[in-house]
Amino acid sequence: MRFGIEFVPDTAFWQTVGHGILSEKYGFDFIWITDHFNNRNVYVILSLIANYTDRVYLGPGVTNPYLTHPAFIASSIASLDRVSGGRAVVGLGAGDRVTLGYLGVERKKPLRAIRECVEILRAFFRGERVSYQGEIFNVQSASISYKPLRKIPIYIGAQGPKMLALAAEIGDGILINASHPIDFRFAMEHIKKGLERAGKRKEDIDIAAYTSFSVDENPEKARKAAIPVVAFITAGSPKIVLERHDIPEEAAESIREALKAGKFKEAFSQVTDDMIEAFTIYGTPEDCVKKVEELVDIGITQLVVGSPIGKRKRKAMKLISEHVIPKLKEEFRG
Ligand code: F42
Repeated sequence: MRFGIEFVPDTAFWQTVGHGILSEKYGFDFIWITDHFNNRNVYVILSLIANYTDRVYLGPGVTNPYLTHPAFIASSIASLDRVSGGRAVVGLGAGDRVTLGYLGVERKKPLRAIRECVEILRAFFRGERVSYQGEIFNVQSASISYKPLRKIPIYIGAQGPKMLALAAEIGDGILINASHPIDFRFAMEHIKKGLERAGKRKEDIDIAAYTSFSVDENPEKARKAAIPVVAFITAGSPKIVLERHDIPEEAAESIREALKAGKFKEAFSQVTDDMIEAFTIYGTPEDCVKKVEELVDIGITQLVVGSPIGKRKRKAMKLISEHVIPKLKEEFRG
């Protein structure tokens, strides 16, 4: 069992870097930094964190090949691997459709784009001169003048059935953006298909629950802290996910409209208990451990604690470090 933490670099640089330094001290194995063009640049943040840490693995969680060409992802990751002394990992995904939309970038053939990007990344990481004629990418006799220090694991962000299967087939790990057992049971079915296709075993990949997590000694505070994040997740969830949790599409639509209009208070007031249960792991450390245990039984091998983490981030990280990680490590050794 491994432990990761996600940070959204939307505040001052020193703040995310400080959280990164604490994460290593608190026993996390991976730091994942989200990648959206409107936030602080993911590779700048990762390099700064690399400079002040020694052990923790670091990567974008997740970058996408529409806005950043695979060659540029390869050189950024190889550079990160060198400045971190061999600790870089790649988190790759199709990209957030809404964010890409602001720039007029269309997410065409996402499955194909991810497959091609992974093939190109691996060729660059091996230090080859790369010639690759794909449907989406065309690379002609290109090389990067330095290699990463080691074989770089590639994790793929996936929720949909086809992307889950593809991630299992070609990835070294999967980052599943969900928090509820229902979603992980669904995911495992499709992961199995991808593993079979590639002749791989479940032990060959790291299956991460990339959760929305909110912990506090006072469960009500943890619940309240989760509400804004749950509003955004509900608004962004595809119909099939809402149906899986019996959340009416109209309720999600109403939150979506309020968020779009910038009426955040109105949007947050419409978040229901069902939505909170569906889209976040929240409560006291003991409550959270129980919920994660269920996910481990289903098959996850990495817990990523993501936004909000808690009402007060540092306090929540300490609670996770003292009461969540040791308990789960003791139960799920190896
Ligand atoms: N996105 C970001 O932009 N930034 C982040 O920091 C970020 C973090 C993140 C962390 C974990 C995670 O799981 C996802 C994260 N994302 C982030 C979102 C990520 O970039 C992707 O948007 C998301 O993971 C993709 O979700 P998905 O698995 O549902 O895949 C989408 C593309 C989908 O529709 N999949 C369908 C499926 O069944 O899996 C398949 C769609 C399909 O069949 N497409 C066809 C094809 O060939 O590709 C044709 C479509 C066409 O173009 O006509």
